[in-house]
Amino acid sequence: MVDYRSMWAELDLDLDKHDGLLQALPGMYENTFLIQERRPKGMDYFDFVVGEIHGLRVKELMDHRAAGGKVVGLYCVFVPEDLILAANAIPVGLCAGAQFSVPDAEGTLPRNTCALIKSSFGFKAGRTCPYIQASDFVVGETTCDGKKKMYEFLADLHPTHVMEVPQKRTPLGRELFLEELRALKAKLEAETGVAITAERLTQATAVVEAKRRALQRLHNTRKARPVPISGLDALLVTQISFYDDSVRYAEKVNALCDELEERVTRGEGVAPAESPRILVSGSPMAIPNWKLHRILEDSGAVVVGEESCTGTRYFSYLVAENGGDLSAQIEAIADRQLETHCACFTPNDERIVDIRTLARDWAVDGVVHYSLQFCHTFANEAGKVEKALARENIPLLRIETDYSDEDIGQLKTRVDAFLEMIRR
Ligand code: BJ8
Repeated sequence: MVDYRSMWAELDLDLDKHDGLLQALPGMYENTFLIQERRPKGMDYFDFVVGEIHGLRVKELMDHRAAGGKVVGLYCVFVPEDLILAANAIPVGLCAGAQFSVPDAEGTLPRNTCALIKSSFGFKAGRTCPYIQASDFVVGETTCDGKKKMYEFLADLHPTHVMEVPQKRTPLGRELFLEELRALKAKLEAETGVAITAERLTQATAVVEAKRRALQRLHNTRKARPVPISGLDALLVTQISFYDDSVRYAEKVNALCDELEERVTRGEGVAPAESPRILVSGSPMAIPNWKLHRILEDSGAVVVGEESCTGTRYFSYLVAENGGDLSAQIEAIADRQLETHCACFTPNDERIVDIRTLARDWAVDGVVHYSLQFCHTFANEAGKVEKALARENIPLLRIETDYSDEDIGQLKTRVDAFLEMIRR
């Protein structure tokens, strides 16, 4: 076992508090992931990554900085990773998925703020996330109200650059977003001293999109009946995409997919073919938020897809052919990012189309709409999604929850009743 304590001390983590966080994780991981039956062998790598979540990967980031590179922290898939990579900086998704850090935020943020925002801020305020400590600056975005106000507080604790994201998909919104990407490019160049050229950006986009293609391939294996991988494992793989090394990660996901595709050919699955097939749709689930998937799969369902930013909203779109000059590339990246059908847009009918397509093509028996408590954007869209699915006789269960364990019993009762209704 490598001892990372000196690295954590150098990062100014609150070591006692951080110990408390790390002590909770192995037991939680074992009881959620390692007890699953018929897990693919290819998950070994992802188990290893989680085992080293605050160790080896953080060290890689520190080594990159020691060699003169920069590290940039993110909370949203709207921020294009390729622009960051092209400046010889490493983009990294920051800790945002644990109840552990929520109390550290509640002294500053209103309690009726969504758990993702409180958890993000609490990790910085309590000095328990090594990723933000290892980052040179954070790129935030003006998506929902809670997040954009949180960034004002975050800026007092850590260098923060906020990019504006349009609320409407219109030509004016696109222009605004393009300007913001140009401003981010200038910021990255100033911070790193590296000029983002067309050639550098082409290479970076190829790296990011190899990762997205690998995730698309994984997602496609979940069309099979029986499904070759659990929803929990597939979610975990997507969550890890936000902080692992992109090139290595894509190789490992593709190796996992080789195994899953062989399983599909042999008709092998992780659950009986008749298990209810569920699509989860809504707010993203940052690591280690595995609560809903665990309840669903413990109750005998299989989750076959996530319409979320830790799912299809992250990996479904790629840049269009663009002729290769720098400004055309940036436009293509803007267009790709604007295909993120986040509930912060108005209107956002594209998301409804996505959900219906996923429900049909992944042969879904029911949809669970997941909103984090106090996330008004996704909670508002739940009714629209329900109506659209009702027209196709696809049942929907609305869940609003947070990161705490307090409502697990109640959620389980509702999930069991929903699955019972599907089975009839
Ligand atoms: S592109 S979904 S990652 S903003 S759950 S913090 S919306 S109150 S996370 Fe998101 Fe980017 Fe959109 Fe995706 Fe606010 Fe809702 Fe909380 Fe949310």
